[in-house]
Amino acid sequence: MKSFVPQVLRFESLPSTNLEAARRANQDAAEGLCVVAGEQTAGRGRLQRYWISPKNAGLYCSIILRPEFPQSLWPLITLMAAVAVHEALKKACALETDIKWPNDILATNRKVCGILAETIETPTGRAIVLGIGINLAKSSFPEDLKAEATSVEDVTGHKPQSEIVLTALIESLAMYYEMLKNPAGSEAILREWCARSSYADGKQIRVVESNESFIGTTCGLEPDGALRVETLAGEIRVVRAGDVTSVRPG
Ligand code: BT5
Repeated sequence: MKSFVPQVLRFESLPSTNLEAARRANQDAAEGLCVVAGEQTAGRGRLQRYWISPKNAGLYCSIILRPEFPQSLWPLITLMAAVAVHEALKKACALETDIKWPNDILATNRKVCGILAETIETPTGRAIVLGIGINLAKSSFPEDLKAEATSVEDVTGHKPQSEIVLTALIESLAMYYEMLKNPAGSEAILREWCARSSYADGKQIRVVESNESFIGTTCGLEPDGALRVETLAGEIRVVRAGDVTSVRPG
């Protein structure tokens, strides 16, 4: 199997690094191409949501992956990316984070990083654009985000250089992506994810799915990375898409 060769392309400003990386993937860009922007004017979250990306306040990047392993394992790429971000923030910023299923990175229970993996069709085959946004600098989040968002600087008192975080991130992504490609790679990534997430087991959460919501307690991951939740009625439900929030016991 080919290995991941990082190549970084920098822009001062883009609507969205995911869009630019998808455009380049459509023009045959190779696996490992990483598009970075100093700001995004239309940063995207999942499900048509937005990602606030003020100028020089965060690391906004998107990496093209062209996995050769079965597509049934592709959902594990987002979990792999969360583990890689966790490690990069530890190494580059001495910041310990938690992972909220499936791939929000939390510091002091607030979101410091979001990950958006999009599958796209390109002339040279199906690819993934892996978008990662990390809040580095203290910034004035809009009122409705203040309670749920934070930055590395807010938590550590120090604004890291975006280049240092990017280097650590690319190194750790390359390493965990290689791990995922191994024959026992999916089990290994699930283990690494569970070791870094308070949401893996025994966490009381609310799950909001497209047309219902319920409360339960987490009890591990399925082999494809879906979250197992025991409902108040004692039934095990498997959550593949949905938003999870922590609820206090009682
Ligand atoms: C995500 O979506 O968390 C994925 C975010 C991915 C952003 C990166 S930046 C580089 C690349 N290029 C892009 O265009 N996107 C990727 P989701 O789980 O849907 O969360 C979105 C929600 O997070 C929003 O609805 C807000 O509530 C909140 N949010 C928006 N901006 C935020 C920020 N900077 N920090 C923390 N929370 C934010």
